[in-house]
Amino acid sequence: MKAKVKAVTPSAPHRQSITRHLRYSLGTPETKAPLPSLYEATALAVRDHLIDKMMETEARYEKKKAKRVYYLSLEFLMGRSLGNNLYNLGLFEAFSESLADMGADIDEIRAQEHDAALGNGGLGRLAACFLDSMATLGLAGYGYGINYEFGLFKQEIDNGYQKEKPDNWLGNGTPWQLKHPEKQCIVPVYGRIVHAEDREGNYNPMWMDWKTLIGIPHDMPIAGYGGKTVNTLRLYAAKSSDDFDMDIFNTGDYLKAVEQKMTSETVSKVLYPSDAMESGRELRLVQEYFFVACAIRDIVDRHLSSYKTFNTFPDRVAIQLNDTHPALAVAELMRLLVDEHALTWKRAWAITCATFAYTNHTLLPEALEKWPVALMEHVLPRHMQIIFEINHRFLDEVKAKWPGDNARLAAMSIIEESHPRQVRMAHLAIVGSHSVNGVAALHSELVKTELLPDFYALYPKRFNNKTNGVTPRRWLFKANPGLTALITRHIGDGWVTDMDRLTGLEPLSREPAFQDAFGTIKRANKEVLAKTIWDTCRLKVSPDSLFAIHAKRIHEYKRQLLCLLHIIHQYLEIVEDGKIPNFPRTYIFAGKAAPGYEAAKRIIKLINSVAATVNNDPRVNDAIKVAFIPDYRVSLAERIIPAADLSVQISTAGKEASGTGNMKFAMNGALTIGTLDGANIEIMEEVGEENIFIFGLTAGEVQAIRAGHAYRPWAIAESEPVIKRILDALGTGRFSPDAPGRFIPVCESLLSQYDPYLHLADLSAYIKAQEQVEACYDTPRLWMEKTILNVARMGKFSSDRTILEYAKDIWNATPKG
Ligand code: GPQ
Repeated sequence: MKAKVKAVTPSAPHRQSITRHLRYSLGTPETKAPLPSLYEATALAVRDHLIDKMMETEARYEKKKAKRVYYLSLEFLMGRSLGNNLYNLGLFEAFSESLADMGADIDEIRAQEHDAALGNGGLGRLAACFLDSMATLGLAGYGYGINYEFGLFKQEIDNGYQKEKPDNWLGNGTPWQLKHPEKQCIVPVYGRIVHAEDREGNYNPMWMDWKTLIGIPHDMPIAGYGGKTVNTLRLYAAKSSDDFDMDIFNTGDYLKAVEQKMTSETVSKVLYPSDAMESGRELRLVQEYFFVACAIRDIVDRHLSSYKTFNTFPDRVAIQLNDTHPALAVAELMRLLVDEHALTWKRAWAITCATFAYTNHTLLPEALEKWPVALMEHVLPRHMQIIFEINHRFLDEVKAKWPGDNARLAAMSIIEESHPRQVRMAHLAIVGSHSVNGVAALHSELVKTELLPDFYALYPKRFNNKTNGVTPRRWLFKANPGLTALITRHIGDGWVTDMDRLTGLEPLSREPAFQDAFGTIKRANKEVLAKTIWDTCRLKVSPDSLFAIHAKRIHEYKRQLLCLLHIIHQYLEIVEDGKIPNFPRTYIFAGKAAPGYEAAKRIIKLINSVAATVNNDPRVNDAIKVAFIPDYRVSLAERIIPAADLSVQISTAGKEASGTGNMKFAMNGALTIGTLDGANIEIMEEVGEENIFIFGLTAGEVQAIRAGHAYRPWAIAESEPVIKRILDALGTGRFSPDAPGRFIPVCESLLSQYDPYLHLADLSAYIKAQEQVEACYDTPRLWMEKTILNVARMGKFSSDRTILEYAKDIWNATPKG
């Protein structure tokens, strides 16, 4: 039976396809379709296009023998897909009209989509931007990760405190994934090693009594801009095998068998919510191994089916490790080559090192992964043996280079001889790779000189920098359609794939008409955000005020507290000194704290407490508003970032590896107030010192203070009355009348000589920099000029540039168009 469908009208070319999916995929007649079904059917109609292109793309790669690049990451923070896919496929208008023809509004439909929050923050979002760039450039790039059933928790604010709610994003499945049970992958885990000798007397380790995990691939098509290339992100869901528990089952313990089945399915249940912090849990180790083992099998199978030999493996395959989370891939590839494909150790090792490359994303010691040897032996007995063997041979190399230097040997060993002994995952990743990169110039320098100087001395050529970037498709084209239209009207649309062309805007930066047009768009974006703030916080903010935005994970090193101390200062100036500001300001915060990170959660409570006091004090008379927008996520960032006047990037110098939010804000025409940290330095180099507000200690100065034990915060507070007044207000319960002592711990940490983030050392400079911001914002033409120059000079921070550098310097892969 065929459904009666309306004839295709030129103005509604996709209506038929949407209607068919409503009817045959969802069993819903068009006339009765509720919004969620319309969204789903629209997504399925778009997916049809993606699938066709994905197959074409794969055939093209096969034919051209393209080098395959695999990006292994425990996080892919994708956000929503519908709008992005429509834009990248060039189908936005056509779908918009088709939906209009059905009486539906495309924006309303897009709003139905749940974010795919399979990541915590910068690291996961970088992976998503890289996928977009690889597809846009026509590189044969594949993402590999986990299909978490629960993504990053949803954040609610209850009486000023963060509450976490589960994010059951896959509840009803997602139209953006293609499940491939026929491509399931079986992975051994746990068990023991039997020491067996073969007939020639060779030692043959046998991995016995393991349990199995089954990985089911779920493929997400990744459309490049222009629609020519559609790559694949392959995410594995863990499933227990039907016969997994047959032994138990046969003993008659049916319920125990079912329980075991459930535990193996917990492997892909939930994303660990700690950002730049180690979790140390056994389940996390199993997650890391699970997806890496599935990925490596898949990669090896794909290679062998085309080339039949390992000789060409590193020429045809590059694997990038997104931080150390997938570092077990080194041991797993060795195991596969040596144990299952009978290659010699030497040959296997040469292949492994030539294939892998490792990206470091942090210098923070608490984020450097280490796993207890005993735990690794328990979960992965064979891999532990292999790691010992890798280490043994590596240490021979160290001994040959520095004979007798036992201290260095201990420092470089993959095994830390502590109690308990631990496996240092970064060392494993470095030793098993031919490239080690940091994510901004300063960061990469510090990796060489501070974090890993011994490794740099041993392998100087291995170390390099790849400054991060973000995709202009999502972060400008899609997030800011108003600005996109304005830019394109003046310089054409070539900038979407060649962001350097934005320099074409420079001559317009002083033109009043262009400035006014730009200002009108910014104002409209601020109105949208003001509405969001009303909807989510019941707070009225004026789009005519300066929007200063601090949006990112809540972390002490990112110094949301520094921002707050300045807000308190401004508040006290008004209510104590009677100062009347020249113009109103709105301070906007957004970000999640790891559920177990007490200090970060206290910062959220403090932000909301300062907000309650400031927003409700009649003396302030709306000169300052403070908002904390709950549940920061990709789709919210797309609304927040285009509305910013001032982007707050004030981490302690040397702590933020790169930052990527800083880039997104600047390319949407926010000026940055920031420290000389991470990519801020390169942003300053690009936009010019006069177009950014830089303040504070340099990384070198921070280090010198630390090394000389020279930090005296209480002396700073004593000698600077302005600072003392801020701390007094905080410590005496001015923002917590219900519990005056609540924020004493915050004061104590700020006044501690051990405050690793040196808040008070930078506070005066920050206040001064904010005064410069004020003076500049009070000169609107000057402000607009700087704003436009920021947009014009952001070309470097396209992830296309970043990916081309990886392709050329690390992967030796060329775009295949
Ligand atoms: N980053 Cl190690 C994370 O988002 N999570 C992590 O676990 C680690 C790093 C960030 C880092 O803090 C930012 O400075 C970078 O811009 C980002 O990775 C991408 O490189």
